[in-house]
Amino acid sequence: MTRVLITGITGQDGGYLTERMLAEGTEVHGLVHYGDSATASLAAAYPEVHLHAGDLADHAGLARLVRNVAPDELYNFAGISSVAFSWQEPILTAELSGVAAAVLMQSAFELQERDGRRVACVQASSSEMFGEADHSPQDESTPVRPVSPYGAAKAYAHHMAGVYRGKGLHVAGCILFNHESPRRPDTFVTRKITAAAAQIARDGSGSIRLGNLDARRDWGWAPDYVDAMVRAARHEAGGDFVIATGTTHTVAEFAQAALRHAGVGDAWHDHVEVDQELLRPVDATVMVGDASKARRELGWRPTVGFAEIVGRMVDHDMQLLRAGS
Ligand code: GDR
Repeated sequence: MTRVLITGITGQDGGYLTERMLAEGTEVHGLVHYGDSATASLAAAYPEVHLHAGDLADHAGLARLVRNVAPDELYNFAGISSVAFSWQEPILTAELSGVAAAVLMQSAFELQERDGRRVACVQASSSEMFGEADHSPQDESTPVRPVSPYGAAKAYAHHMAGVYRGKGLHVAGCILFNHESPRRPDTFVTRKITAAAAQIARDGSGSIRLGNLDARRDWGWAPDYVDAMVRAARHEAGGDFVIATGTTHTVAEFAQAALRHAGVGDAWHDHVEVDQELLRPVDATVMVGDASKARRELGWRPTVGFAEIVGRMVDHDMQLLRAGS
């Protein structure tokens, strides 16, 4: 039976991957942070998942976990995932999103040497590593030039993925562009907008306070991105893979589409306010990915487009309000 270890199992991608693996009959192990409030609901929903409490900053503990679980596939989704938060905690971000990834890869390498069988690793790398790229769309050969503490931490982990690949470990560095779903927390702009749009539609008034309305992002559907990472883990060779839709929209366009879908109408300007406090010290203007390599080598393609993503998220938030949550 295949055995997987997922770090960041309580997050959006961790949840989708867990469901996919359980449906396949795979044995699932997950690292959860001590005191993570999402652990209890995960344990209740999926009692067959083996949860291990730990801390990404405890390097010896991480190594022990990898050794004891001895996974066939290791998915590293853990760390600080908010670019905005990384400006407040740059050193912690380096430790949890950068160094911990290297610890996991070293541990996987030692396990592979010990057992003499392949340990396939997937590092969830990020388009944020590209920073203000000088050309669009970005692909696997685009220079890594981060402009945020988060991007720099992810860049270190991504480079270490290349280093371990050179040592003979199967590592897929999946360069994920923004990927959304109703499971996104509202610390991210898409869910913040869809939750607010649902509220405004219900109340008939209200507004959304946002930062940079002109930022252009390549938003995809999270389960599609999880599918890409599984394909990358099981591909004959490791490598870097950009995972993206290739189309972009501004934050303003996202807000407009969400308010319209919620039934608020076209006067979206009336419901959006710009809050200078929400602007980032540096924010990439345009991020758009070219996933040709993933299409060619992994047979992957996105299945859900922008309007459908917005619609599904808004519908979910309207449903939550109706249910009184
Ligand atoms: P991002 O996602 O930083 O791209 O990282 P986020 O949704 O936070 O920001 C996207 C863009 O929207 C602008 N923005 C706002 N963002 C937030 N969070 N809140 C606001 O009110 C707001 N107003 C405007 C931001 O400035 C930015 O330009 C996500 C994460 O999932 C990372 O973990 C992942 O690596 C990258 O996507 C690819």
